[in-house]
Amino acid sequence: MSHTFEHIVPLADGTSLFFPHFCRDLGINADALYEAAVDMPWIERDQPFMRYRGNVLKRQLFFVHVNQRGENTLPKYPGFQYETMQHYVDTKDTRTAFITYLSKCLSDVFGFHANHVIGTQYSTASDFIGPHSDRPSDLCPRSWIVSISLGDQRDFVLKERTPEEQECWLEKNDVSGEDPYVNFLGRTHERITLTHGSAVLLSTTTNSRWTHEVLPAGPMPIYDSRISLVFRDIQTLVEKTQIEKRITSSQQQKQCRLEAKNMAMRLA
Ligand SMILES: O=C(O)CCC(=O)C(=O)O
Repeated sequence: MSHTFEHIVPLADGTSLFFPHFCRDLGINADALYEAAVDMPWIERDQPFMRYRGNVLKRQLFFVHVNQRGENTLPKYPGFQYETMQHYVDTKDTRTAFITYLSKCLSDVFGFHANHVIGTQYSTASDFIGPHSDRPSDLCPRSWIVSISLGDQRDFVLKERTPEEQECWLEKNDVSGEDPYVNFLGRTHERITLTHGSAVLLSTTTNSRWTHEVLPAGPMPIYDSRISLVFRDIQTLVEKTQIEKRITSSQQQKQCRLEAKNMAMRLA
């Protein structure tokens, strides 16, 4: 595959990159990708197992497992409940052909071998993802988080953590998703517009030191939504035979917490 990129913008600490014309430069039809992505089996956001810390997500998702290292494992994406692992779309499903194709492009062009893809659809103006970093221990060291943008444009903001916040967050190391440790007032930040067919390559270094987020929509939507395809190489793999056991065990823990809370309320 030929890959001369006309325009590459360094981001944040300089270890991450923005490719404004990623699809065009690689000769990929971004409109066709958008249409293929719309046809994916999106998981209803109001299903109980899709809740994040009890809240309905402000976006809709699908999960794909690509480049399987072993038939018997699945990558566990942090922050989501074990039950979501029963909703991976298999690459044998012909609807995922465009994902397999993109994953091969990433491997040919950047030597990056993703094993996990999340499709995210922001379909109302108020859909967004708040400031967060991906949990470093789940990502293969020195890998990328590659986000390909399709459809309506959205602004993407990177905000630098102070050294104290980085330390606190890395020590805690159980936070993925909206991050309670950061006070963003006066923070060094960078804002770019993610246009149709563009891509961000976020390094694991930037991910640890900066948060990233996608803002609610601005004016003038052209498509019905923005869709991102985020490719990661996840190192936390779970044996398929263990998934049901883990679902049962986490449901039991949730039930115990609920009973303890009810008991505390009755006694108060
Ligand atoms: O939609 C995007 O481009 C980014 C999504 C994201 O940050 C995430 O899934 O953690």
